Amino acid sequence: MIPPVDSFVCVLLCLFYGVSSEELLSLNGKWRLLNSNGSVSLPAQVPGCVHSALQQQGVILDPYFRFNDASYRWIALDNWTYTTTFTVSAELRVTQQVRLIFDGVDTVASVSLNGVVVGETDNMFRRYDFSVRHLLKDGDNVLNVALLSPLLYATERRRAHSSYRVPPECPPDVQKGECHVNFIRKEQSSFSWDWGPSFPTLGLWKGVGLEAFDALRLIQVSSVPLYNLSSSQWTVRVELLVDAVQTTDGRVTLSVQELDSEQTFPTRFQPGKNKNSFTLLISTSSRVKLWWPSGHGDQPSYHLTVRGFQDGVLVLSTESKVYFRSVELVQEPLPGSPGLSFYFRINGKPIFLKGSNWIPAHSFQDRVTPAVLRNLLQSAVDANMNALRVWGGGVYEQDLFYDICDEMGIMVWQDFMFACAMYPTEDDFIQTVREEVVQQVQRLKSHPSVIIWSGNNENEAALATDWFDIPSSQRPTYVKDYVTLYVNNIRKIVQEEDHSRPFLVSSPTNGAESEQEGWVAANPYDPHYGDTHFYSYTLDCWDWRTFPRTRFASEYGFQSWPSFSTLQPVSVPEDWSYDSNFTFHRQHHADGNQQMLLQAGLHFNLPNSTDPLKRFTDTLYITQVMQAQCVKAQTEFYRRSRSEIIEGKGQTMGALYWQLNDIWQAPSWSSIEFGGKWKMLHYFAQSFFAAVLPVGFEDDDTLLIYAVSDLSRDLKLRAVLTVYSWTDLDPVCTLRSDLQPVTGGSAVAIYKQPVAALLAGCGHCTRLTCVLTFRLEEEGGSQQGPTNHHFLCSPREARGLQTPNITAKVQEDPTGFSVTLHSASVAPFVWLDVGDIAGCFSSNGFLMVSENRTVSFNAWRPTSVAELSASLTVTSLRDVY
Ligand code: BMA
Repeated sequence: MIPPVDSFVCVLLCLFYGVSSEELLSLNGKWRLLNSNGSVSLPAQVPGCVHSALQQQGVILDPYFRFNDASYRWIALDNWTYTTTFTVSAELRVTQQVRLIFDGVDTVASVSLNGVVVGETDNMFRRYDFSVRHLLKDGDNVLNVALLSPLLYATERRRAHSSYRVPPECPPDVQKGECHVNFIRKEQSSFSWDWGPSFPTLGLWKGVGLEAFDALRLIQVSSVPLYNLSSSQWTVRVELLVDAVQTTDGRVTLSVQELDSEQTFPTRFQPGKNKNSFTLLISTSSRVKLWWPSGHGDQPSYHLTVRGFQDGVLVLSTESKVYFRSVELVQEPLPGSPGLSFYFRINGKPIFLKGSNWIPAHSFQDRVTPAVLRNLLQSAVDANMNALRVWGGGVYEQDLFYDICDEMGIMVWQDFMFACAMYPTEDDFIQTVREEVVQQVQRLKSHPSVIIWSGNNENEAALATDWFDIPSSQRPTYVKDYVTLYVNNIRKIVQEEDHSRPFLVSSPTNGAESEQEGWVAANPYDPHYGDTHFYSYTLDCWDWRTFPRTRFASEYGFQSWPSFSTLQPVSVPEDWSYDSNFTFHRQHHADGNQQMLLQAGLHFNLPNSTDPLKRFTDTLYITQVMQAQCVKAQTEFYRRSRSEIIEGKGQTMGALYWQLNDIWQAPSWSSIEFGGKWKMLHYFAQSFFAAVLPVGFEDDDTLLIYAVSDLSRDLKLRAVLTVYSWTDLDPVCTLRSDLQPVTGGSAVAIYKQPVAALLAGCGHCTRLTCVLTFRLEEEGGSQQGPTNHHFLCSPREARGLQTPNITAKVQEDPTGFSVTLHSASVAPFVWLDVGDIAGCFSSNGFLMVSENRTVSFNAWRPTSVAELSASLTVTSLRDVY
């Protein structure tokens, strides 16, 4: 990794007795950028991209504003050249070897130094280096990177592949995107997606520099702890990828001092790039503190020191973190169920994965700052998530992403970057993918957070269920290509490079069963095997019977609109209605805007204000209510299914909804808006992912309450139900079940009663006039987990639901800001919004069943009572119709 420094740096990593030296010259900073006919010439920051440079220099406006994605299509149709001039010291020029290193080039480029082409690039996900010592000179050296239009390149590659189609040729029109992205090794969603714009970037998206050395240079160090069950012994497999000038004999010392472990190995570095591996025995394995997923323990790390000596002289020295944890993906027969289990065991303990799917946080990766990453990942953990899937249509994330996941205990399901398409298998394509996979696995395998590699997103399903109308006579060709790419190449490389975690070929997949069926199962969505993706926008999401009782739900979700404060900066007043061109333009999923209203309309009255702006903002609100409630229903179904097999299906051990974050300001499945603001769904996730959770649902007019526990310890719990009339803040009645044992890591039914009997025993309630809240209590009365609620009818049919006239008062005390609400009546989906004041509430979108309720506001930037009060709006369901 090239350090992000602007000016010339010369770091003497190790220079002992004048024997060995290594210098690093960063070429990051201000370059010049030129389009193909020279009409646009401007300074450009490296790392960066053309779009960012054009915006920074005022050549274009904010690409995210209104329809600018369409207006700026020309940028990716042009070719662009980055140029920089630099000088090198005399010392650098006399070193044995000088490499020009690109940590990331986006994407197709020819690199030349002082007028001589030194190499070419064709893959955004690779690091490239070129030998340049012979080209360096005194005075100015000129480095050029000539980038080809990714659109023209992809089209050209498509044209050259004439023997058969590699579908899809183009995205659906509604995505307003570009064609043939599967022909270029680049972020697949950069040509548009069903939640994202088309910004096919070009640029030097990671660092550039020169590395000069006399003996060797360390390219990558990785460490993978392995546990031997029979000997209860930890070892750490350390790999050093080095670039050596000549055959070098020496010694390597590895040590983890905190564990009194140190070993020295004789070694030989061959000339060129090669990998040397060593296994360090941890002498005090019993003292090792394990890395645990969030919610299951801490994330302790140790320091691994690596030192290389040649003739007693230190020639390399590096330190990295090492974390100890084991992971298994368990696929084995289950009693009472056809098929196989599918769950993760971390450090021997079965863990239910709770979380969502991660997409690129911006179209322009140079805007994904450490603060953006930290904020999003903190929000994931704050919502009680313990896992994220880095989805295969984006990018392998930056190192910091995985560092933070390590620190926070977020398990990462890491896809390789292939999504929703068939891919070519020409030699040069396979070769560049092979190098990409080797590099990414070596880069990421030291991270305990990464618990699984997965070959692609939905490509097994696309083939199996024929998304692309492939004639059956041609199917074998596509299956062959599929197996060539993901099995014979990617899987093989991963298994050679990393013995410490499982590999799945696709998601969704039937896993071991797909393998039995020749890697493409007849139905990769089979709930008896592997993971599933499930979407239905037309079926009633309140009906849990519509959800697949899967072993592992790795994708499911519903769209919603972001809030007004997120849309406002990229729109103008004429855009602010649900049928405006803007609202239409931003929706990239066919019929998406209609689907949201249809789903919301099943249970809620739709906004009908005569004030157009209020009607628009109320509509944004109702889509968020719908989404939050739908994903809640589905997630609670998966969580309560962890211990059951019903009709041969169940033992669900994962719920990762689609999707955590957004790439721009648009309707999508995300629970966090572009910019970091939590949607109602994210607040709901905080509850439905709680370690202990009461889940209520009806089966044939019988109400059941399950206690779900992810804790390690056993509990004894009872359900406490409180019934409220919509008209009254005083409860109608309270019911308590008997105490029941709830084993750690299980879901148990602890309450069961026909709704009619429940209501008959509770005042004058009917399904239409009352609503139910419930919670879990331990023997002494202490509450475990959040309070949940169950609607006995659709809120649109609720009788007696009144406009609550909620008033709010913002206050500040030494612990921060709080908002105290006062309500005249029961109010569902009470939503506090402080516009663009970044931060989050302790609770939001809740059912208010008390006259007063105080929530705190955690401000992410300085603010004041006055500013918060002026921005605060409070909306509840009855306010929108
Ligand atoms: C799945 C994902 C994404 C997509 C999402 C919503 O197909 O893998 O490709 O954005 O559903 O449609």
